[in-house]
Amino acid sequence: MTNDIGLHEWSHYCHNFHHGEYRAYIHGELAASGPFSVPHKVPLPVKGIITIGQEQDLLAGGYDTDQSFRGHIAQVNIWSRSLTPEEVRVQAGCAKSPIGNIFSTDREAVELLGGATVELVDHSYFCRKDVEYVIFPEARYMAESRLTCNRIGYEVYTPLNRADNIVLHQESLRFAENCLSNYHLWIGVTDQEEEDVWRKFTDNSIAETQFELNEPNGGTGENCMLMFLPNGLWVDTSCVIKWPACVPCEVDRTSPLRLRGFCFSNEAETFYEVLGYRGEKPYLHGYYGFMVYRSSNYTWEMFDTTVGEVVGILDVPSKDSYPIGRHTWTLRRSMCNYLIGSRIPLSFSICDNDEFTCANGDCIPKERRCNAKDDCSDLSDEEDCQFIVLPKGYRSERPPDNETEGLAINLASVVRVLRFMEISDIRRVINVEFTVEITWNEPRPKYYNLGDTLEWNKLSETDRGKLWTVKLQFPNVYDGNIKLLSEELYLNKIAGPMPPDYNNVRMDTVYHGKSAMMVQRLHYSGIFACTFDVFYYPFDSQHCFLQLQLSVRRELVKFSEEKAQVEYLEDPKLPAYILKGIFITVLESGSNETRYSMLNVEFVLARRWKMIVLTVYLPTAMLQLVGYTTLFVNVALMDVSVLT
Ligand SMILES: [Ca+2]
Ligand SMILES: [Ca+2]
Ligand SMILES: [Ca+2]
Repeated sequence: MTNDIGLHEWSHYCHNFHHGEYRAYIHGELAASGPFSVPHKVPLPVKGIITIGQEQDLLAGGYDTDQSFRGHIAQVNIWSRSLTPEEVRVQAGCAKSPIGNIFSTDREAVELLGGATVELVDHSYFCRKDVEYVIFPEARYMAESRLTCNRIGYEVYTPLNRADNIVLHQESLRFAENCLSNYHLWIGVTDQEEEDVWRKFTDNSIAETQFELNEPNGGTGENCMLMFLPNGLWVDTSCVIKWPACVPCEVDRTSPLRLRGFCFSNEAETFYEVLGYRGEKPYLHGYYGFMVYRSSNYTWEMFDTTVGEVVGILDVPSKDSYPIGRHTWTLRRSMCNYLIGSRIPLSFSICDNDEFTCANGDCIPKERRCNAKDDCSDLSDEEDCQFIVLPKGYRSERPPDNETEGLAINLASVVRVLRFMEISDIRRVINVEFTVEITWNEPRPKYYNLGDTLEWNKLSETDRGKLWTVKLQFPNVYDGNIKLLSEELYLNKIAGPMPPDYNNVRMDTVYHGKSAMMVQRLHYSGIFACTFDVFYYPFDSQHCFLQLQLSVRRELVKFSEEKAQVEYLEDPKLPAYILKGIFITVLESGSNETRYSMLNVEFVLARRWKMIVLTVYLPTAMLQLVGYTTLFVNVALMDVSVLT
């Protein structure tokens, strides 16, 4: 029986127990059935009490506000026999007002508790489907008027017929002064699609028009509709020429407004709707007893009716403003973790949990948040696009903890050697340019609105400065010759976001700290000492090293041996040497007490002896050969330049 209950609609339920079978009807239709056995029979005492709308925990338990039904209940009946499906259908259709032979709220004496009230209505009322509307009494142009309705989930209203039009006209008169003109009210129709065929904004159906004499007269230049104040009849008008008027919004209960920014444990506590007027303005009513209404020209108030207390106030820029969208409220009592007097952001919008709430209350798909394109009309989707939110007490000098207590965190690493600038056996150094990519998990922050690629999730220098990152030292650098050319930090998304938090004021996409890896890219150029052994020159082979050591003790952070890689993608034939091999190992350095994890990159270099012979020995040999040969030829026949 967990079917969605339509709010502001009457529902008819019937529970039927008959000869070991149970049947449940909703709106007169069979919804569930099955065998039913009664373990023991409870005798019903004559003149007993039936409690309605209260979860009592035990037979004849007490009354508790928190466990009470909120809403309207009517016509509770109990019969001593099983109703036929046809009888149930007739009752659900309001054709007949039923009276139960054992119990009926229409007959028995009712005692009211907890502020409940009684109202008498005709039984046909339960099946009536009235179109409701609420008039927003501020003069706005057509597009803004429609937005006013849309942002609370409603649409511009159109009366169904002449009678409804008269009702709307009559009601609009109380606001006429605010609507600034003789054409005072927008009507929710347009003939944009097909000239002179007026369709409703609500469902695109053709409307029954109520034209004033000599109207419509604007042809394709007038495709919107205004009501004429003196008689309530309609006149066509331009949709684009700026004409201010008030607007009636047709109530749509399918998607309630949501209040976000507090810490409600039940999502329905965030639901609000426009219920009527207070202080000549529509006001918002929360499902759980909060009310939000205009308290003075430039102030709105949030009021908790369950305890009779003002929760907070909002200063608005104009007397026509509503608290729809994101605004900073001032608390008049403590709420959640906020103290009295706190200024906190709250949002009212119809945005779903999978939508981002623009500052003006519009909704866009979450993927469009921080995607470098403007999607909210107020551009607010591209504001505050930071990726990280640090917890209170985050210390950037402290590395993250390993999940297993007492173990160091492991860093994955890739050293990419880009080029050798110099290999000098005379200076005994190698000069290399390289990058180091180090990856680890930083579970402490929360990550926001991550993109799918690493490049997209590049952290700003400011964000980078707030986080713990790897600092490297170079034990075998030559004469301090190391230069950090660039440093970048990225987030690599490895898991999906947390379920949407309906209390999040903007409905950002939030990731748990474990759902992304931190990727640090360092680009260096440096000269490293190397012991060249030239005993076998020119057939010598050299081993040079590049050592990268962490500056945090090994017990806390270390390089992973399995996840250490080295790459060199260029031509291994270097001037004077061939790179025969390149290896990476994880070592430790430091004294016994304080040890540091270190990457040791080894280059095996073999001298290119063929080239040495050609460039050094061979020319010498040739010179001698030429020298000897010339003894046997006439010098005058030789090209003189050869020997000079
Ligand atoms: Ca027209
Ligand atoms: Ca006209
Ligand atoms: Ca965007």
